[in-house]
Formats: sequence, C-alpha cells, structure tokens
Amino acid sequence: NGNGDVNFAVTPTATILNGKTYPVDEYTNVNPKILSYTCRKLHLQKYNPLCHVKRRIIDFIYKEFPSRTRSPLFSVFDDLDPAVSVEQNFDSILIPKDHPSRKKSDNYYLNNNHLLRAHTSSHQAELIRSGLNNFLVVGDVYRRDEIDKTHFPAFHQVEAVRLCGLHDVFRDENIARELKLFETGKCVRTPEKQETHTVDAVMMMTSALKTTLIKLVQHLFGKDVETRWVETFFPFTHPSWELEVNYNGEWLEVLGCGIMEQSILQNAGAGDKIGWAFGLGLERLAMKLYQIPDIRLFWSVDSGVVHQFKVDDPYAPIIYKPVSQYPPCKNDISFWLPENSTFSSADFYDLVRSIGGELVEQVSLVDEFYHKKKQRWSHCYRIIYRDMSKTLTQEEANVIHAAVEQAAAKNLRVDIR
Ligand code: FA5
Ligand code: MG
Repeated sequence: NGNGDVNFAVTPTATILNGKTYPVDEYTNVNPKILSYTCRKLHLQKYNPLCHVKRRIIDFIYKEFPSRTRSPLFSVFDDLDPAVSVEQNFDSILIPKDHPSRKKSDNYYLNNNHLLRAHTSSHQAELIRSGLNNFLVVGDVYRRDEIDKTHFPAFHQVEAVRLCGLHDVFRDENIARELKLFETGKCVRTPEKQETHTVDAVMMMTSALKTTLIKLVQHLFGKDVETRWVETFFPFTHPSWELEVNYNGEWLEVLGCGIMEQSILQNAGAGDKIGWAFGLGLERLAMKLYQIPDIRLFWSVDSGVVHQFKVDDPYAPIIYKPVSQYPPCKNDISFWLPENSTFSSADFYDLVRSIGGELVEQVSLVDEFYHKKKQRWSHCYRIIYRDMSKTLTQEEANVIHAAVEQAAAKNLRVDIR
C-alpha cells in the first residue's frame, strides 16, 4: 500500500510484485532498491509536492472539458500496476521490435516478458479498448538513466488521451456536414499529417491540443510563462511535439505530445475517431513550481522537507526553503573493464544506485583510456555522496564506496585499480 509497506519479494528464481510472480530469466535486471520505490506511490501521498501538482492538473482538465453528465468527461487512473508487459509498454503503441528504447540497459525488466513501465503510454491501448474516449493516467515510471539533480531512476508522468468523433472535431453542424476526418482518395504521409487523416481534422486537433497545453502551463505558472514548441518524433504519434518552458534562463522539456497514430485506435476498436495524447513529467513541473533544486527531495522523509508541503490547499504558493546544505563526499573509482565485454555505464550507474540509494547525488565518467599493451579499457568515475538531511561523514561514505567497489568487481567483473 501507499504507506511504504513492502509489497514485493525477491527470490533467486522469481520476483513477486503486487501479488504477481515473475520468474527470473536472462532479462531480469530489477533489484530490491528499485522495487522498493514501487511501494512509495508519491503521487498518492496527499502532502507530497507531486500530489499537489497532480491535483492542479486534474482540476484544470476537469474545468477545461466540462461534462454534460454528472461525472467528469475525463476518467482518471492513478493506481494502475507499474509492472506491465512488453506488449503494453512497446508493441501496443507501435514501438518497433529493434527500437533502442527497448534496450535492457535502459529499462528495468522483471523478465523477458514484463518490465516496470518506462512511461504511462503503456496503458493507452488497453484503456481505449475498454471503451474510454477521454482519460488521464498518473503513475510512477522507471528508467535506467543518467544520475544528476534532474534524473532519478523512478519518476512520475501524467498521460492524457482524447479521442474525438466528427462532431467533436467540427463543432458547427454545417461545417461537419462539409468536412471529413479521413481521406478516401490519395493516402500519403507528410510531415504535417498521417496518410489517413484529412488536413482539416489534423489542424483542428492540433489546435485543440496545443491550446490545452499552453493553458495548462499558464494555469500552473501564470500567464507570463515563456514556452516554445519543438518538433520531434514518437512511434505512437504523428505529427509530434515537445513543449519546453523557460526555467531559470534555460529551456526545460516538460512533455511530449502529438496526434495519435491511427492504427493504435484501429487496433483498439476506435478506428472511427481521431485522437491526441500527451505525456508530461510531474517532477520537472514541480521543480519549477516550488523551486525544488534536486529531484531526490521528492523522496525525502526528512521532516524539514516534508513539513514545507503539509498544506491542504494544492494551490498554496510554496517556495522550497533549502534545509541547510550538508557537505558532499567525493570518491573516485577506477577499474579495468572486462575483456571482450558488454560493459555499459548504465550498468554501473544502476549498481551505484542500488547500493547507495538516495545518498548518491551524481556519478560521472571523468576519465577513460585504452591501454595498448593490456588491450583493455579503463574507466574512472567520480561519485558524489550527500545526505540531504544530515552530515554524511567521509567514513560513512567510505563504507558505501567500498561496497560499490566490491559489487562492481563481483557483478560487473571489472578489475578495481
Ligand atoms: C514519453 O515518455 C512519451 N511517452 C510522451 C508522450 C505521450 C508523447 C503521449 C506523445 C504522446 P519522454 O521520454 O520525452 O516521452 O518523457 C516525457 C516527459 O517525462 C519528459 O518531457 C520529461 O518531462 C519527463 N522525463 C523523461 N525522462 C525523465 C527523467 N529521467 N527524469 C525526470 N523526468 C523525465
Ligand atoms: Mg523527451
């Protein structure tokens, strides 16, 4: 449950998560540390900043899309199981079999058939198939990624999907009689649209999508927020964009969006509609909103951090006040990579996280070289350890660092120098 109680177990032959058993195979790369984050459900903890931002977003969507019945137009799912199938996370939304985003080095696989979802888009197809036209999915997602102040292996997304029929797209009766959603004649894909869509339908949908998103960020940050659209590519939308907002003078990507690929709708039994979708990162928005300087702070249980967000009103104008900064400890680690190896830095980052957890602030590759005589590569990484709520002594850091060295030698078969 959401109180941090353990809801997983790891045995040599299987991982048990939320009552389901996933046999271990050569694809398994989850570890107890990452599994422990699935118990936290930060977006469901009333006083977590991510929950405040989530409530503001849901509020906005309810107001923006008023319903003609007594229940809201958009259904909200915020407690779907983060363990999903490869089919859900990739195939159902047309991610090609050889796409780099499927790599073992980028995801947490339970086994060759299941993984911790890498995005909330995993649930698009099944929810459409269940008959829904408008829904939000809020959830924790997992990626093996870099380690710094804006990246954590577990983060949170909000997904929105809106499917429209002819009369939702063209609200005017007379216009709806004249125009169509789908091409009947020539079918070509252009940078502007998919082969089956009419230019008119795509223009209307794009305008509705972009207007909704600009209003959303204005709802969060005020009318003066600076934004820009960047054209991009997703296998599940076309055309596609990212929205960036200005954050302390730099452009910060906060979401991806686009016109949904028609075959996703067709496969899910909604081929007569056209859809838009977006997926946003809750941490990025909350960091800007509350001036939270480090992504690890969302996971803090330190009272000095938690107390600042203990308000019932999600619109309370909170500015995060740094709990006095405790000093960092820097430790370097150098090792020879195994010969003819499949070593990847992602494996090492993950190992450091699995041992040091939230005490790891940053890991960076500071030196690499090839030794001709030995015919081996050497890597040197700098690890910054820092406790967010008390001083971490160098002795304490050394204990963690020694455990990292041991585990690297044992699990990654590197030779510590
Ligand atoms: C996606 O995950 C797409 N599924 C989004 C989407 C949905 C596109 C529906 C079209 C239609 P992307 O990998 O860019 O895209 O992630 C979306 C957002 O999640 C990013 O803009 C960012 O705000 C957030 N995000 C991504 N990676 C991280 C990370 N490591 N840490 C924190 N936030 C992240
Ligand atoms: Mg992106």
